[in-house]
Formats: sequence, structure tokens, C-alpha cells
Amino acid sequence: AVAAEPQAIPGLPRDFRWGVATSSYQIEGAVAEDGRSPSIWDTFCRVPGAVVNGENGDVACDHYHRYTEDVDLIAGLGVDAYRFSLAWPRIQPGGSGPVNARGIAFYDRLVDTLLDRGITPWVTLYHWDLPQELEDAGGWPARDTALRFADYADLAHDALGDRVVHWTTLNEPWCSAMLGYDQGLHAPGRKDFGAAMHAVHHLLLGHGLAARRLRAKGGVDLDLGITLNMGHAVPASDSEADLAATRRADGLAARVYLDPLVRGHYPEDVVEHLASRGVTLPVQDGDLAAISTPLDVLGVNYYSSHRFAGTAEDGSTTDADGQPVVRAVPFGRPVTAMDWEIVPEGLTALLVRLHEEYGLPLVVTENGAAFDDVAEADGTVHDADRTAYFAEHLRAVGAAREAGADVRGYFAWSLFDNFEWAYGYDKRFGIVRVDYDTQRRTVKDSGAWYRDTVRLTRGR
Ligand code: GBH
Repeated sequence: AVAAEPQAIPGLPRDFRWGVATSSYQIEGAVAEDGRSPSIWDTFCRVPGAVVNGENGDVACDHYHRYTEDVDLIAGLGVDAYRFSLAWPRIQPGGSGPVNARGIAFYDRLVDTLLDRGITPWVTLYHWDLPQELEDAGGWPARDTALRFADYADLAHDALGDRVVHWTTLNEPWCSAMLGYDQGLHAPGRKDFGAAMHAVHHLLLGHGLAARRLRAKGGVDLDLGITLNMGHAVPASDSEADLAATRRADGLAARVYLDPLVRGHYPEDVVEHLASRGVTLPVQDGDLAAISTPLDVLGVNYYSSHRFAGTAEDGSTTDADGQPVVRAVPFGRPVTAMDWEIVPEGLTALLVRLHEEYGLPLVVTENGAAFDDVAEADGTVHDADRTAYFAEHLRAVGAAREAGADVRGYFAWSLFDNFEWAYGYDKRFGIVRVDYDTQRRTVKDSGAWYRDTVRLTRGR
């Protein structure tokens, strides 16, 4: 591990943008206040066995009531920007119709408080809390959800666009589609590969229609992006089978999003792969033109990388359904508390690849790690493992810049410990500890390290 002493990160310029990130359902609580309607996560958390310990976001970090104190905390870290998401069910309860004034008032106050403290708001429109009513009408597998999303984006921008420049449409559509509709591990908990692929297309369409609507508004500065979660996929060996498996894995993890967004078409090999499984993407005339509305920035959420093999452990190359084997093979690296391998050089390789193949300006919109924190009586946490994770990954970002990638910023995930989806409150990603009994916040050693590293890198 890299020395824990804060040092300027090589390769990162003085005007590099530094931030911390959260999302609405993971921190806000106050789920039934001021006219907020239930989201798919409020529902999913009530399904027995869906979330560790049956936990939910009813209270979470109580950020809805503590945002002033929380903005002070962000200011104390010395970062330029705060990435957070808007809860669609607060702004447009039920997923359609007029704006809910009391819901938008919360984000008005939050944005004003951030701007007062000199912190740039970096808004994500959708970080997984779909209004339940829209799920009842078919959710993301249904085309209408994309149209509803564009209306919601328009309303949100009408309300905040005079002060908010940085807009991200979706956070990690892969997770919404695959974890939510294929693997059933996230809300709404469905297990239907075909429905999940329809969700992929409608998420992208929602993004594109929203992007068009925001682009059509004149007179305001707009920095528009989408955030994808990706790793760097590498073949386990040079064999044809391993190369093919890696390409197939990367197709469904990355290219099925990147190609339509940047090039205006789905990758041919992915379309064929889907056809072999009886799935056709529900593309209509004009959809790809909307989806490829020009972006200013691509957000990258990076946690880990994988190697892939095209053979099963018993040597077979096809699975029970006759599909080619795609098997993730561990690097044999140390893992975080999530059991995700720590592969910092994968971040360098990913950023360079995205720069070379897709050419967009890049921002790392999430990167961080859960570890089994031990808190002292006063709440302090000596999380050298998390500090090392940040140090290694920030160096990896610097290395990507030195290799030519246009990476403009980095957001630590997360500002504080929060509701970690299916893992409930069990897994802690914060650079600030939250004591869930008292709601006391305490900056961890990694948070102090991040603060000092930002200062030193800027001042170099
Ligand atoms: C993000 O998703 C979310 O945006 C955020 O809300 C969440 O709190 C945060 O990450 C931490 O989970 O098992 O090695 O194959 C993360 C998306 C997708 C990243 C699955 C890790 C599996 C790694 N994740 N991926 S591995």
C-alpha cells in the first residue's frame, strides 16, 4: 500500500475538480415527508430477505433534516463540488404531473446552501429511486417510463437550472437494468433477462430524451453527462476463447451503453448475442438519434476490474443453455469488505481506453471502498485501508492523465456511511463515519487524508 502521508498526486492539475458524492435514497430519510411518494426502494426494502437485516432508507443519515450541518462538513473537507441526486418521488410524486413545491423546496435550500459555501452542486437526476407508481405501470422495461423521465428532467431543470450547471441524467443504468430486472438483487427485484434488456434501451432513451430537453433550453450554462459503472475487462489468457469471453462481457457491461451514446448505434456483436438468447432491443425510429445527443462529459464510477475466461472450470466452453461460457477469474488481489478485488491499475487502463475509443472528457463520479471500520469511543476511525485505496486510485487517475486521458475531476464515494442498498447499513463506504444511533458525523482518517491531499495537490 502507498504511504498514508498526504502528498500531492502526480499528474493531477491545479484546476482538477475534487468532490464527494452521495445519493438521495441512501442518505435522505424523511421518506414520507413533504409529499414524497414511495419509490421502488421503499417497496423492495419491505420484501423479506431483500436487504440485510431487513433495513431500509426511512431514516438513513437523516440528511433531509441535517443538510445544513452536512454542507458545513463538505465545506470543511475543502472540496469544490458535491455530487448528489434528486429524488424523483419528491419532485414529481407518482412520476408524472406537476412539480411538488415542497419537494423541490428542499433541493432549492440545499443548492443555495452549497452555493453560499462556495461548493458547486453536481446533480444526478436518477440514482435508482423510481416512483413506485411508474413501476406499477411497467417500470423501465416499459417505453412510457422513458417519456416520463424526460418530463421529470425538464421540471427539475426548470426549478434548479438557474443555479445548477452540472447535470447527470442517470447513475449506472447497468445496475438499474441488470441488478433490478435480471438478477433481482436491487429494486424492483425482477429476474427476467429480456425485461432487463428492454430496460437498458428505455433507460438510454430516457437519458437521450432528457438530454435533448435540457439542451433545448437556452440562456443557461449546461454541463451535461451520464454516469456509467465500468471496470477494465482483461482476458485471463491469450486464448481465443478468453478473448471472446472478455469481449462478450465488455459488450453487456460497457459497449451496449457507450456505443449508442457516442456513436449512435448498438454494437453488432451484442445485438447478435441478444438474438441468440431470443432478445431484441425495442428500438423505434429516431431513438438512436435521441440517445446520441451530444454529451459534455462521461461520468465513470469505478470500484474493481475483472479477468474473463471462456472456459468453465471443467473445461467446457458452453453452458447449460448452449451459450458461450463467460467466467470471471479473480486476479488474486486483496479485497474490500464487499469482496471486490482492489485493482487500481484497472482504473488507469479504463480511463485511457474510454479516451481513446470514445473521446469524451471524463470525470470519475464515484470511487471508494467499504472496509470493516472500527470506531473509537469518540467516533474516530483509523481506516488506513480506505486511505490506501484512495491513494492508489488517485495515483491511477494521475497516470491516466499522463497517458493522455482528459480526466477533469474525481468524486470520493462516499461523503458518509449510508444505506448501501441490499447490504443495508452493514457496509460502510464513508470518509465520514455516521453513528446511526445518534446521527453523529465524525471525519475518518481517510477523510482527513482526502482533505489534505486535495489541498496539497491544488497548491503544488
Ligand atoms: C455504486 O454502484 C452506486 O452508484 C452507489 O450507490 C453505491 O453505494 C456504490 O456503488 C457502492 O456499492 O463483485 O468485483 O464483480 C456500484 C456498482 C456494480 C460496483 C457491481 C461493483 C461488482 C464488483 N457495482 N460491481 S465485483
